[in-house]
Amino acid sequence: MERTTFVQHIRQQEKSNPGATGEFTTLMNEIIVASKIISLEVNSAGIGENVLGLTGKINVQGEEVQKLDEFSDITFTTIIGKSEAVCAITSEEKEDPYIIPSEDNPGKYIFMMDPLDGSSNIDVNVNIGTIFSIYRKKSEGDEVTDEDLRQKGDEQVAAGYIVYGSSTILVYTAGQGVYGFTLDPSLGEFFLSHPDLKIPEQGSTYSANEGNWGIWEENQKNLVSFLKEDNPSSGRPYKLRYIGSLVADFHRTLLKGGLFMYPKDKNSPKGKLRFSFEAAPLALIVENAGGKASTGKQRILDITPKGIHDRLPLFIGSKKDVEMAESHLSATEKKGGWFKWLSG
Ligand code: AHM
Ligand code: MG
Repeated sequence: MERTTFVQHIRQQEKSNPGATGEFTTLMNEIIVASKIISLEVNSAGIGENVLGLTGKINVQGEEVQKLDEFSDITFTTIIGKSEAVCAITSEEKEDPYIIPSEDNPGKYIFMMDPLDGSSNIDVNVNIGTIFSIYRKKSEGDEVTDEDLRQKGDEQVAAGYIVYGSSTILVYTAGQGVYGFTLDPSLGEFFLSHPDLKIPEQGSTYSANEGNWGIWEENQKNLVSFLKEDNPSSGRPYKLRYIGSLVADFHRTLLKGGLFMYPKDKNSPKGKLRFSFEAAPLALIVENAGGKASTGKQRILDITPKGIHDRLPLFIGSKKDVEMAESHLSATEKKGGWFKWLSG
């Protein structure tokens, strides 16, 4: 059986771009190398000495840093940082960007990552992943500016994620379709397994941390109550699936359709998930697969963040499901406003 490796696929794609310098292929190759190292480490969690548990440090998000979080951050930063394809790396784990020093020959791309998403699932053998996003340096000259690090979601050159699960799968888009590759562990090679992925137009599943019900706003509660109603002619009730690793919840949603949501709540008034490291890359993927991504009010890819660690609400998945969430949220908001106005 003839199989296409990831590198062959990227080279084929690059042929259709006569201006390509090979820098993008180099960068994607290095992402593959880093992800194989992390995949191996995740698979030996429990055996490896320094894989499970906490480092004792607190990251920029105020969260406890797991050993595997730190390992993934260092692995990606070291490998991508030496690729000669990027001039800056930003990470969910680091407050400040890492600007590539001139002796390491900076390239034209900016690499953003959540090196290990779903940290709370590391110790319990549940799927975790890496999310990445690639932008082009916009400003002239050697200096990396604020404008380079805070670009509109639409300006991403490529984005992807790697799920470390029952098998390791890499899914990416460079704006011309979405492709998935599965790691053959015996060969240490990623092979094309999901060509030109398309998300179903509508699903039958919703995904949210419903434990937050008591701290959700009324319109969010109304939306979930609506999804749970018994109304077979419109496909409800929807099934509930929630892993608590965005990358794994998103992967299921992409393949099967449905709606993933992490709304704002009392404890996270701006939302929990991060624009640069989570929402924007997954939004680029879902749109290229025919789906949608929204804050509930605004298309994610229309947003230009104010800071590299900005958070926002996220509603992502099948086109019809995201549209349903948006219209439902705005309808109940209006109704809420009207009732509030009536009751004075
Ligand atoms: P992390 O990047 O530190 O792992 O945090 C993000 C994770 C997402 O993977 C997941 O969707 C969400 O946080 C789960 O949050 P909660 O535990 O509040 O449901
Ligand atoms: Mg994350």
